[in-house]
Amino acid sequence: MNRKIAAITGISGQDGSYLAEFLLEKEYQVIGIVRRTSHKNLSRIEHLISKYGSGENNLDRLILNYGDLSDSSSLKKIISKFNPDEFYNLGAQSHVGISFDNALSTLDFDTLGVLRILDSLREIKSDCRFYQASSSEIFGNSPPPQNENTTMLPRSPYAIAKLASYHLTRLYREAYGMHASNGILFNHESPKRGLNFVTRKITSQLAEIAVGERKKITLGNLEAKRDWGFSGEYIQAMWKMLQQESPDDFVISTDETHTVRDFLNEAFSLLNLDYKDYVQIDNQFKRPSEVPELLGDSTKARQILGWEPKIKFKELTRMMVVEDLKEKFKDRQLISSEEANIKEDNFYINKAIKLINN
Ligand code: NAP
Ligand code: G4F
Repeated sequence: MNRKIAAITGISGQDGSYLAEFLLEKEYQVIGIVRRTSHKNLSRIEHLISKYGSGENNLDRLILNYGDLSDSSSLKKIISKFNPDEFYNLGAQSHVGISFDNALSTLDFDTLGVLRILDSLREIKSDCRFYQASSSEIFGNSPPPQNENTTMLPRSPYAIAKLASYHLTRLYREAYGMHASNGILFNHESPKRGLNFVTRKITSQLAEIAVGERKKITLGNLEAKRDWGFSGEYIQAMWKMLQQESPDDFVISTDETHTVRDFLNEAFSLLNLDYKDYVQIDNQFKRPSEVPELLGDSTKARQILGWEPKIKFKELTRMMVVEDLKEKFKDRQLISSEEANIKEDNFYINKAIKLINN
C-alpha cells in the first residue's frame, strides 16, 4: 500500500495532537517533529504512541524526530529523509501575551521558522503541499467581521510574526508555484488546550475550586471578544485545504463572538456558581495592546472546502468544564475507575455541585 506521508511540526501541541490522530486514522504515515526538552512533553500524544509507535520499529506509522524551528539543518534532514507529501507547520511560540516578553524568539520560530521550512521544501521537495498555521490575530484592530479580504492590523509581536509568515507563504506560492496555503484560524480550544490560555485557565481552575483547592481565579481583560471553536474540528479544515487542487488562504471560524466574561459566566453557571464571587483582576494578565474583537466570516471555507463547525460556544464550554472536572476527580481519587468511564456530563457536574455545597 502506498501511504501518504505527512510531516507535522508542533505535534506535541493541542492542534498537532488532534491532526496526527486524524491523519493516522486516514492511514497516513505521520512524521512528528518534536523539539528536545529536559522533561517529556508528549502527554497529548501518548495514546497515539501506544497505538502507532514512535519510530523504533520499522512498521511504526508514527515516527518522531527531533527538530527545531530555529534549526534549518534539522528541518532539511527530516524533509530529505522522509520526502513528505504534505507538511503541516503547526509549531510556534503561540502565546500572544508571552510574545511581548519573548519577541525575538517568537519572531525566530514563528517567522524565520516558516521561511526555513519553505526554503528547505523548495530545495528538496517542491511538490510537497504546505500548510501554514496562520492566525486571526493578524486582523488585530480591524473591525469585525473579519474575512480573507480584511485589512491586517497586528497588535502584538506574535501577530506581526504570523503576518510576516502569512506573506512568506503567499510569496512562495506565487513566486515558485508551490502548493502553500494559509489557514487563518480564529481561536480554537479543547480539553487539550494549554493551561495558560484563558478558556482552559478558567475551566482547569474552576475544577480546583470545585474540590476546594482554590478560592479565586486571577485574570486580565474580561471584555475582549473572541470567536471560539473546537480544535478537533478545525484540524479537519487544515487537511481539506491541502486536498484542494490549488493552494489558497481560508478563514476558519464559528462566526460567533463572545467576551471572556461570557465564557466565565457560562462555565461557572454550569456549577450553579456566580463567577463574580470568584474572579479577581490583576494587571499582569493585561496586554500592552489588546485585540478588542475577533469575529470570523468563514463563508469562503464553507463554500469551497465544505467545512462547517458543529461545536459552538456553549457545547465547547461544557466539554472543557466536564473534562477538567473528570481529570481532577481522578487525580484526587474522588471517583472510582468504573465511574471514570461514565459518559454522561451530568454525573460530573452534579458531583461537583454536591462537593461545593458540602
Ligand atoms: P500549542 O498547543 O502551543 O502548540 C505549539 C507547538 O509548537 C508545540 O508542539 C510546541 O512544542 C511546538 N513548538 C514551539 N516552539 C517550537 C520550536 N522552536 N521548534 C519546534 N516546535 C516548537 O499551539 P496550538 O494551539 O496547538 O496551535 C497550533 C498552531 O496554530 C500554532 O502555530 C499557533 O500559533 C496557531 N494558531 C492557534 C490558534 C488557537 O486558537 N489554538 C489559532 C490560530 C493559530 P512543545 O510541546 O515542546 O512546547
Ligand atoms: O486565550 P488567550 O491567551 O488567546 P489569544 O490571545 O486570543 O490568542 C489565541 O488565539 C489566537 C487566534 O486569534 C492564536 F493565534 C494564538 O496562538 C492563541 O491561541 O486570550 C484571549 C483573551 C485575550 O483578550 C486576553 O487578553 O483573553 C484575555 N485574557 C484575560 N485574562 C486572558 C487572561 N488571557 C490569558 N491568556 N490569561 C488571562 O489571565
